[in-house]
Amino acid sequence: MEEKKLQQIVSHFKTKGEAKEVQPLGNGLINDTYKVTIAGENTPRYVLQRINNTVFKDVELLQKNIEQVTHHLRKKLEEKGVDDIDRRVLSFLKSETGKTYWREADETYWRMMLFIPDAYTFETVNEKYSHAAGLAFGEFQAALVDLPAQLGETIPNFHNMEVKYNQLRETMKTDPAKRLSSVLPMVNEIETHVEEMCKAERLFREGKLPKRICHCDTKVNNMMFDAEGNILCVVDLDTVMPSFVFSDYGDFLRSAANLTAEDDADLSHVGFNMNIFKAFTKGYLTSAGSFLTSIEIENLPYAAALFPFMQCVRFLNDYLCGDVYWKIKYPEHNLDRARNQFQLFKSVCEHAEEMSHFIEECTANKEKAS
Ligand code: GN1
Ligand code: MG
Repeated sequence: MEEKKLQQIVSHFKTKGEAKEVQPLGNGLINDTYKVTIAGENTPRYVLQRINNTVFKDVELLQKNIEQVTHHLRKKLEEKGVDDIDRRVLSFLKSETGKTYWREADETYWRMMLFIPDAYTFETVNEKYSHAAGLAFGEFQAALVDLPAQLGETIPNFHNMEVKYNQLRETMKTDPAKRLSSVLPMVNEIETHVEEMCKAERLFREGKLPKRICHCDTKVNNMMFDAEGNILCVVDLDTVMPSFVFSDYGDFLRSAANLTAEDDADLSHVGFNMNIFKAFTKGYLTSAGSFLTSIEIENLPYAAALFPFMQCVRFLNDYLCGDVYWKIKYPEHNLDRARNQFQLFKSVCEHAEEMSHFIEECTANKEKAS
């Protein structure tokens, strides 16, 4: 989009000065993100984002959720006496309407937040960073356990495996992009695991599994680190909503413990890195251990398998729909992503026992220590 136009959009927000420069930032697959530089010296920088309102249909609800979450997190940081709060939680700007978003005449929606300087995101992480990420996501969930407000689902049934599978079945009925025949063997293989992967919804119906406020997009690049490798904050809060804790645990491992990128078409590169699993799990159980139930804990290996499986179904569905959801770089991109995720799922399953043993050891050590 033209820079002039973007500058005009910025002018509707309460920034400290006029936008001098608006340049693309990051590589999210859903929203479009820009960095905004303000004229003058020592002025704050900002992030401008176009909210994808095809994906997030209720922008009012979306921003209300985010405001509630960021206020709550900010309050907790203040109580703890943390001094660099603006680096530890996102701060959204109000627009001239008093809301934290702006609607353009062309029905596009925009929001702005403070840019956090000297912060880094990564597409891959080592064990040290994974341990820090485990601690951070566990802390994030723990900090929101007492959120007074009820949050809405910004994408209804976002991580509901039953619903995601039914969506795939529905797409298959009409085969809108005429791509089904080429993926039938894969669909057949997926089907042999569906029942086992819909366990979370069954446990929920039986009243055995709670929903908690989760981040729901704990992809490794949704975390900001400082120059020393300490976690500053968790970003990309669009999907913060009630879900099973499996969402945050499983989605981090899906992205961080894969030996390659989620769209690597060479399946021989795909595999599950148990060292990343161990580091992350240790961190997560340390900070989330206080509120997790035994059913949640014993199903963490299931969560590690569920997320590549669900992502495979989601990518495949988008491929069959004709690539309407994720940005793609070439025609088979979503298919390559789906195959990659299915391969990862199989690799995770091979480590099921080892994962369970490790988790048992961690929890036993914790009991001994307390
Ligand atoms: C999307 O927005 P981004 O790129 O962080 C998606 C996640 C997927 C991920 C796969 C709202 O995340 O659920 O796991 O792509 N977010 C939404 O790369 O669908
Ligand atoms: Mg992101």
